[in-house]
Formats: sequence, structure tokens, C-alpha cells
Amino acid sequence: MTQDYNSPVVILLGSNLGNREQILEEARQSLDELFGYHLLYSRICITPPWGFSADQDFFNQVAVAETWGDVPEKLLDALLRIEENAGRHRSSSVGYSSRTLDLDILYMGSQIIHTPRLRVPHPRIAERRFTLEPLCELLPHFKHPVHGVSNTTLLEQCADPSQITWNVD
Ligand code: A4P
Ligand code: MG
Repeated sequence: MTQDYNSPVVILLGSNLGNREQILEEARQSLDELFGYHLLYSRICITPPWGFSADQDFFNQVAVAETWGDVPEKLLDALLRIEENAGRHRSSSVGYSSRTLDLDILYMGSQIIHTPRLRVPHPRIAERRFTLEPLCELLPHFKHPVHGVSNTTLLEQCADPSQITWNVD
């Protein structure tokens, strides 16, 4: 069971541009290749854009791997390459913009990482229902290493009013 993973690496997948379902499917294949086995995936949820407005809602999903054996920045580099392969373009405008694929590292076990390129746990987990809902599907009991409470508690305390729906195949 996922809850028994000692040091889970948790990644949030997000897409609100292009064929979102296909983009996430290809991203899952790339993540499985990167880690060398089939990761655990939450269901896909459909979520309104958080923090900006956009034409399409997001498809969000959480992936859990057992561990990452290399330096954390190498995982970030690999995720950036997967984003680029999905046609991700970063605009120079300030604020969020629509994207074919975004891969965010939510947790790397209980590590706390603050480097110029990487912050783990992802700093905005507690504020976002689009992150907490799929996260709780896989790791309800995992304790946030900074807040010291479980993902379920974070979700219960989350003030985000966003309406989340689950994608039905
Ligand atoms: N970076 C630092 N820490 C991390 C981390 N833990 N994981 C740096 C991944 N990257 C991390 O990211 C900017 C830089 O963050 C990276 O180069 C990396 O060095 P980016 O992908 O270029 O920019 P971004 O995603 O637009 O900005 P940011 O601040 O990462 O935003 P978020 O937190 O990713 O939020 N609404 C819904 N419904 N669903 C979404 O998925 N996503 C966002 C983006 C906004 N609203 C959304 C969603
Ligand atoms: Mg991001």
C-alpha cells in the first residue's frame, strides 16, 4: 500500500491546453520510464484554473513513486524535459498561464529543500484543492513535513472554494 512508502516522491501533473487527457497519458508513460516501473496514479480530476483565468479547466492528477535515488535537482531536470516534450512553452508574462503540461514535485519523503531552483514540499500544497483532492486519494495519512499534519487534515482545513469533479472514463 502507498501509505507504507517510507519516502514517497509525489508529483502533481497538470494540463489545461491541448488534448489534456492524451498529454497526461503520455506524461504517465514518461514518468514510468524515468523511474523504471509503473507508478501509482490518482484518478484525474477536473479543476477550475486557480489564480488566473483560462479558456479550459485543468486536468490534474497525482503520481507517487517509491523513492528517488539521485540528487533532487536531477528529478527536476528530468521533469522539465518531459514538459518540453509535451510542447510546454513558458511565456515571459508575469503570473500563471495556460500550459500543455506542468509537473510539480509536491513531496520527496520528509525532505525540506530550499534551493534557488527547487522548493520541496511544494510551497502551495495547503492552499489548493486541485492538489489536495488527488493527493488524499493516494496518501491521506502522509504528514506534511513542515505543517506536521496529514494531507487529510490539510484538505479539511483548506479554504479554497474551487469545485472539483472527477473525470469519468
Ligand atoms: N520550482 C521550485 N520548486 C519546484 C517544485 N517543487 N516542483 C521551480 C517543480 N518546480 C519547482 O515553474 C517555475 C519554476 O519553479 C521551475 O523552473 C522550477 O525551477 P514553471 O513550471 O515554469 O512555472 P509555473 O508552473 O507557472 O509557476 P509555479 O510557481 O510553479 O506555479 P504552480 O505552483 O505550478 O501553479 N490551477 C489548477 N486548477 N491546476 C493547476 O495545475 N497550476 C498552476 C501553476 C496555477 N493554477 C492551477 C494549476
Ligand atoms: Mg509549476
